[in-house]
Amino acid sequence: MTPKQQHAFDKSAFKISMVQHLTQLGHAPETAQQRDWYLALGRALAEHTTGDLVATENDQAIKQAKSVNYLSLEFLIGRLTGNNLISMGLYDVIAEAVGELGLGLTDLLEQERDPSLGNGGLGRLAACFMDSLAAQQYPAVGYGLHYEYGLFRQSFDQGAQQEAPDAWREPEGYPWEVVRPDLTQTIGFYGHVEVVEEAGHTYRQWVPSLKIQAMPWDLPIVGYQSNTVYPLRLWEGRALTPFALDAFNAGEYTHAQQADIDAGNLTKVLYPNDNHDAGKTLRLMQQYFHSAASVGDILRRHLEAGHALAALPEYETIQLNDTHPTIAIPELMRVLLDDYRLGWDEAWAIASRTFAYTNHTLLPEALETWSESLMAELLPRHMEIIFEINHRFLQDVEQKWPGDVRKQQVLSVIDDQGERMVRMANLCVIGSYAVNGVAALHSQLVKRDLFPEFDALYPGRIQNVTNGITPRRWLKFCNPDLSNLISEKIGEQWPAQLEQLEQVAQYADDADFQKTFMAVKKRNKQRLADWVKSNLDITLNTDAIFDVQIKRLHEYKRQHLNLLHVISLYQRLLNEPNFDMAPRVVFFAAKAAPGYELAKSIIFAINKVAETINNDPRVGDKLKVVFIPDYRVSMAEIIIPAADVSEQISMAGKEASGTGNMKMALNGALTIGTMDGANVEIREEVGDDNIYIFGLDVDGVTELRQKGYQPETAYQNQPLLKAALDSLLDETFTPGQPGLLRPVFDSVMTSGDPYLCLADFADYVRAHNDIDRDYRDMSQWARKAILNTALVGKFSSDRSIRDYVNNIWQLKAIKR
Ligand code: 4GP
Repeated sequence: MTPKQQHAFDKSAFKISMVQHLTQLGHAPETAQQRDWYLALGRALAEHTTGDLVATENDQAIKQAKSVNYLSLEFLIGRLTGNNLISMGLYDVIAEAVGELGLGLTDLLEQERDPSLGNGGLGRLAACFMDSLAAQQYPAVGYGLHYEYGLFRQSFDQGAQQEAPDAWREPEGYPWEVVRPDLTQTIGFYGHVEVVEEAGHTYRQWVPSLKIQAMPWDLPIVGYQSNTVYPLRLWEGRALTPFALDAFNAGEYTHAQQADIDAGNLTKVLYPNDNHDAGKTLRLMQQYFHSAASVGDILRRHLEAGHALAALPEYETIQLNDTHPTIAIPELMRVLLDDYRLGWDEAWAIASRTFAYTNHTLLPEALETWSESLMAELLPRHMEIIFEINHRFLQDVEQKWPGDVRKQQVLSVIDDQGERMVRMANLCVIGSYAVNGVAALHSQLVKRDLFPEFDALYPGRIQNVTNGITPRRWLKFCNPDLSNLISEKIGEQWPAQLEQLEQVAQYADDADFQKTFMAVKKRNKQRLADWVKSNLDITLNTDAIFDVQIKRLHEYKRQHLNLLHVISLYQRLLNEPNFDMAPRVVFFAAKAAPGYELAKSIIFAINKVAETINNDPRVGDKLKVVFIPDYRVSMAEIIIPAADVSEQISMAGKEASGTGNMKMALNGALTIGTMDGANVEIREEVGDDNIYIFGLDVDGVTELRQKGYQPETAYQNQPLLKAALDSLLDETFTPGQPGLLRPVFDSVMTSGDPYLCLADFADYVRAHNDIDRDYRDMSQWARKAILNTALVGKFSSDRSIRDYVNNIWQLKAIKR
């Protein structure tokens, strides 16, 4: 809402509306529970956003402008209510309104379940980008899937990860979503291709043998302080013929429901993989379902606005969030060729100017490939089109590098070494007008190591857009005390113009400001400590360093390096009478993909080490280890404002960007990190004195590998490290059951330590010692923390979106 509309907001009418919604939910105000009231609140608010969503959709200026369509299999949006209240500018007045009803707004907000429709970084980035598109009013639609179950809920049973389904909408439905049955599309699978003759021309036509309906649900993406609301359109699989009544009456109950079962399965679950390609048929079906429904909807909007088909690239751009929606490229070609009967060159001129692709990882195991035979069976017409794209492309390659068979092999969309596979990344680069990495270093490595031949073939196509985070959720909403402190000093504009935080730097040496800043930090630490006390029954000392590593569990992120450091601290506390350290609480939060055994072993090991240390009276409150279960956006909102130290310790060259690093720095945590991903740019912004960089850089990693890396050498030469590792084999952390933690030991000792934990251990310990020393000087530490908050304005996702807009999408803001 614009400030003027907020002023006119009618609080009493809103209270009446809340009570009406409560009644519709079947509850009376006298007996309603908190959850009922939360649902009534959400629905009453959604009335406003839905109205604005429809108005934005029908806005003529937007229809005549260019839009971006953000295609992503994941949108890790987190709870919407609090954030939407901030964007609508209604937080305070609604707090008053619910107060007058005898309720507390923060309690109601706690009732909301996170829509966990994503795994990690890539999905959360998509959510931040939608927020920034709406905030800056660049026309946009987000397209995703309406998963019935979000990412699994994690709990621990004696330290081991357990997974349970997350029915995020159950049982009442999610108050913010609106179903749009009028926009339903029909999506085909399997079948065969026929040749049809018409007016002397032959055309190819796909005859699918299975059809499923895609029905959209819209979630409102509310522009900060504006009445622009864009849809996040999530497709749900529905049976085309919902129910075979004949079969049912004939007693064939299962058959009658078969179509329902197939269709319902399609969007039942989000695949719980992060940075990993699982290659399951259902996943390819999800990808095609998502792409085809989205392309269909984009074309519908384009044509309904009265534009010519050939003008598609002037009005619509389609951003592919990683390779997951790549099949949208051959799908658009299919529609243009077979349904609209365009010639190949005409169709390609449209498609190849419409798509752009973001790469989020260099990990080879995450680069998607699909078996050619599976693709040909499931999507026979698309496979033909992919062959044709590849055939024409390889002719270009031949022209550029005549007779170079190796180049043909690496560039081809088809990998024919062994089982023939379709390489989705190659298809993306060929079919897109722009490709980008997500941090400067990553983009450089995309060009140098992942796609050097493509970079030579298409100079300038591969670019960089450094990631960002929305300051609305990740400072204004999650850290209200710090936000107020900042606003008192520099005014209220910073949530929309984060560069302004730079003005806070002038207070970095001001003793009063330092005190207030650290008092805010302490209150946030207390809030987290209270959560830990009531949920995990561990008592924490808020004077301790809150040292935080929160992200998906992956070997390359090296939670086990952190664990080795924790063990070494514990052993020194026990064995070195003169050893002194500032008290520390080391926090972990991470989900492991259910099929990733080693990741689960690392979680188990951390939990066992935590149990031992936390219950050892000799340690007192010098050291505590807390593994917070079920990491999710709403948990991050409590942890991040409380962090003193941010662990960003991936092996250099492996973390494309990271965005947790940005969130914690913005909230005044100091980074301990490698020269990887966006850490490199954070260091440029905050300066060497305000970050703790350690370990091998990308070139160092390469050199060590070339020399021949022997983890054994570090083990033998570093007594601290050796003792920490050995303790994983005995019963220090698993009384009566030695060897339970062996998988973690083996991963670095017998499996060659692929992510060089042991090589970086000594320098990691050195950097932590520096942190320990600096934290003891509170004024110096406060200065560093303040400068982190002040100097990371670059990492607003508003800036990332402007980079996309100016360098790739070429959009104009349409102010409403
Ligand atoms: C992640 C990257 O691992 C992370 O470095 C980056 O910040 C994030 O994307 C957003 O760009 N990748 C994934 C994935 O989440 O599934 O590949």
